[in-house]
Amino acid sequence: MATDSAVVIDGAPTNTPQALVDWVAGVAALTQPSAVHWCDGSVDERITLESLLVASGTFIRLNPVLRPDSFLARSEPGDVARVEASTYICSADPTDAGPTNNWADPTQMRTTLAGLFAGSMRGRTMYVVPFSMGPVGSPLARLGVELTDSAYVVLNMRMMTRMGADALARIAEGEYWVPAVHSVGYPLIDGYGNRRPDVTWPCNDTKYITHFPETREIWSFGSGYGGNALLSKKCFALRIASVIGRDEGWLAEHMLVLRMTSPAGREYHLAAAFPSACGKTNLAMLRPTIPGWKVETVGDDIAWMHPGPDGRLYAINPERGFFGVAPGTSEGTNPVALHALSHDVIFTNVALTDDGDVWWEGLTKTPPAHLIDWQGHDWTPESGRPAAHPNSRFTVTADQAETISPDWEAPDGVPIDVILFGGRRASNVPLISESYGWEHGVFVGATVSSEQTAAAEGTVGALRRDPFAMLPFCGYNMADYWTHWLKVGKGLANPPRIFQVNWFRKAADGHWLWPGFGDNSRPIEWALRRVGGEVGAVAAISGRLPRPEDLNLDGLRLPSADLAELFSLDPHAWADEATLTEAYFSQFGDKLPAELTSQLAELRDRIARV
Ligand code: GTP
Ligand code: SPV
Ligand code: MN
Repeated sequence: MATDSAVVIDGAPTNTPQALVDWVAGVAALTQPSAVHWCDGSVDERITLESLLVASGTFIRLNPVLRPDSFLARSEPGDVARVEASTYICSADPTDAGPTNNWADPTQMRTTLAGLFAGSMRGRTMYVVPFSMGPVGSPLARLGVELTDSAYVVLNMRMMTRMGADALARIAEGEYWVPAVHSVGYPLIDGYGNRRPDVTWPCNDTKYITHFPETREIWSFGSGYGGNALLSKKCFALRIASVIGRDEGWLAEHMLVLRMTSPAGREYHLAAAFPSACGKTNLAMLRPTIPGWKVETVGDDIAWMHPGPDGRLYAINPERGFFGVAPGTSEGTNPVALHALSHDVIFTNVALTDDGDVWWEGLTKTPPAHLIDWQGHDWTPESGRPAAHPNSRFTVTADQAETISPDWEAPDGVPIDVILFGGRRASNVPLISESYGWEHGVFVGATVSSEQTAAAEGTVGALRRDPFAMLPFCGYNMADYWTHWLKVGKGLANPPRIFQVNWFRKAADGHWLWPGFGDNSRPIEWALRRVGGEVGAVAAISGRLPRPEDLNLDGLRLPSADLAELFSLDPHAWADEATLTEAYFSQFGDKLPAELTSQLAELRDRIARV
């Protein structure tokens, strides 16, 4: 049963441009959905889709008294995180994808995808989801349209982007848009017309998350989860947008953005790149433990940064919501997120309590006596396995965070004073260290390594290079990306200062040396006071370190041995890392910018001088 074009345009607003209708019709002819729905983003539409997902069993409505208008979804056990091994950059020339991405020949990939997508939506509705990344109408916003056969994806996109009629109206005015096609790959009718029942989390063992940087297209098959399926997020706002940014002179980054105001009322803006599940959401909603300072949230995962007319770098958060890690979120660690989750939330893969609410590891000190775990099985504290999946997530709109900045939708963005690079490092990397300048900062960003987390498939805890926290998200050659960063910095009369931070250093017995969370305001205060010219610093191997008297530790019971270890730099360990960095850089060949080779030499000089 092929979908005819009358079905496709049925429900399309009258001003829908022909190019969009033709594209939708073409995808419908390939995937053969039984209906096409044009999303307007209305409340009625939301309620209809929620009811549909409750009826199909994908959504469990949570107790409306405890958690109004909120739902729990449980995925298939094999569809719980991004699949980096199945994520491809299909550039015409493999060197444009570079050694850190999976490359596939675009012509061959199109053939593969044509086979997979043929009839993949049979028996399902194909939703047309127009969306804006960035406030609708902002000069820095960009538009996209996702076609998906998942109502779960539509409801998440509705919270994570500005989705619906307003975005479509901009497209109708002729603005550029990025096409993105998504199918869970679980048709309900086979090629002979035989029907099969739906399942609560349809997906496919075969998964392909593909990007075509030259044509700026996205095709995603087989997964319903997070960054694999909400194509606005990592696929568009990072992989495709990084390519657009390279061509247009701006930066698309895996960064949170926040505003921090000093007791004297001076406002600073900070952007921070930490790898997945390494603390961006938590830092974005920080409650400072030092008196008088205030933090406001601009974004928690992605920043688009443009050089402004005054020579500063301006950032917008292209998203509208948070797709945050649930485990570890508590009244003690991130009260702001917890309060934001009091209503209108989609939870994925957390545990269900007996009174119809949610629970995850770390939410309370003692777990409830009985739960239904993320796979739908009975769970007790004796079960010996996590009740919530380590990568379980919440989806909530940003305006529900009490710390949201009044300027979080400022069309021209906010001026960035400080950039932080960080990761999970049990050893070697100090709590905070200021880079010697933009080029050194780019070197620091390029050489970040971090212990792997549950946000993607792979071995949790394994140390890997994650340059700029963009290893899985850069849509082109990583060395070209570093060159681009160097170029953008050279063009800034007033560039942000770059710091490296590490909240995750451990003592020999395994305890965290630093309390983290709200206390991260302390090293950040030092960074901001460096910008303000209020404090000095001590030159060291890694960069400039705080003088002991300048780091505010008032009210903190930190053993002096721990404090010393937080800043200790072992020249032998740093020399070993320099050797590894040289080997790491060598894979980029001629593309490695000369500035980074010089920075490595300067690092070795500093090590030798100790
Ligand atoms: P993505 O959404 O995957 O990009 O991750 P993210 O960088 O936003 O990570 P998030 O803030 O959600 O933190 C992930 C985990 O790190 C959670 O379990 C947090 O509780 C934990 N975490 C965050 N900040 C700190 C910190 O300062 N110290 C320690 N020890 N853990 C932290
Ligand atoms: C990440 O993994 O960095 C995330 C979650 O923010 S996802 O949307 O799945 O990419
Ligand atoms: Mn992320």
